[in-house]
Amino acid sequence: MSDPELGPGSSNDPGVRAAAAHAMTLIREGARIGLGTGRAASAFVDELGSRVRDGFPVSAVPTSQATADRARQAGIPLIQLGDGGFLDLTVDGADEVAPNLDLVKGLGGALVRERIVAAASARLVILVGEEKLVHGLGELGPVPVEVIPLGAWLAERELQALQLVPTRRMDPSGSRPFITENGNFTYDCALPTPLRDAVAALDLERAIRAIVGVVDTGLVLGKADAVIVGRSDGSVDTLTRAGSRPWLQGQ
Ligand code: A5P
Repeated sequence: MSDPELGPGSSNDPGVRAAAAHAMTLIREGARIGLGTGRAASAFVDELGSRVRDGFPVSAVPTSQATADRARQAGIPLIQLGDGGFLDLTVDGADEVAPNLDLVKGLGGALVRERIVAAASARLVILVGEEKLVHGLGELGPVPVEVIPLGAWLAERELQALQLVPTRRMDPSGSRPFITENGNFTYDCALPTPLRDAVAALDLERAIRAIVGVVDTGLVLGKADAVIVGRSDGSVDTLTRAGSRPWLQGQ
C-alpha cells in the first residue's frame, strides 16, 4: 500500500490537496458522505475535518479502518451504512481514470467496501492527480481482484486463462499475503495491453466476476459522476461523464 503521507500523489501533494479542497464546494450542510480510502481520500478527510471543527455539520461512512481512524481523529461524526438511507455522495480516489470516467481502483486494498459505499451513494466523486488520466485502463498498473482464500488456487488459474498475469499481493513484510479487511486475498492482475474501450472493460469485468471465489474487481465502470483532477500548480479541472473523450481508438 502507498504511504499516505509521502511522495507524488500523497495526501500532501499540492494537486491532491487542490482537488480535495475543490471537492468541499460540493458538500452541503447536513450532508451524509462516503469516505474513500487512500491518499486522495485522506486529503479530503483532512479538509472535511477542518470544516467540521469549525462547526460545519456532516456525517460520514468510512470505507476502511484507516479512513475511520483518520476521520475520528479529524472530528468527523461517523455513522453506519444504512443509517438514514442513501448517502448524498462518496468522495474517493482512483488508480486510473479512463476517458469516459471508468476507473481502476483498489491498489489501496479497500475495493469491496469502496464499491459498497459508492453504491449506497447518490453520487461518486473521484479525486486524482493528472498522472492518473489514461487512454486505456491497465496502462499504468494492474487491476486488483479480491478473492476468497479457499478459492485462490482455482481463481489464479482462471485469471491466467483470461490472459491476465495475476500476482498475489503481499503484506509490507513481504513474507505473508496481504489480507483485506474482509479476510480475503488480493491478486494484482497485469493486462497484456491496456483496454481499448468501454466494451472491452465491461467484458473483462464480467469475465473476472464470473470466476468462482472472486469477490470483486477493481474495475469500477459507469459509476463515477465526476472526477476532480488536481495539478501541482494548484489548479483543478472537473471532468464529467457527459464530457468524456474517446478511448484508445484513433490515437
Ligand atoms: C483504495 O482501495 C483505492 O481504491 C484508492 O482509492 C486508490 O488506490 C487511489 O489511492 P491513492 O489516492 O492513494 O492514489
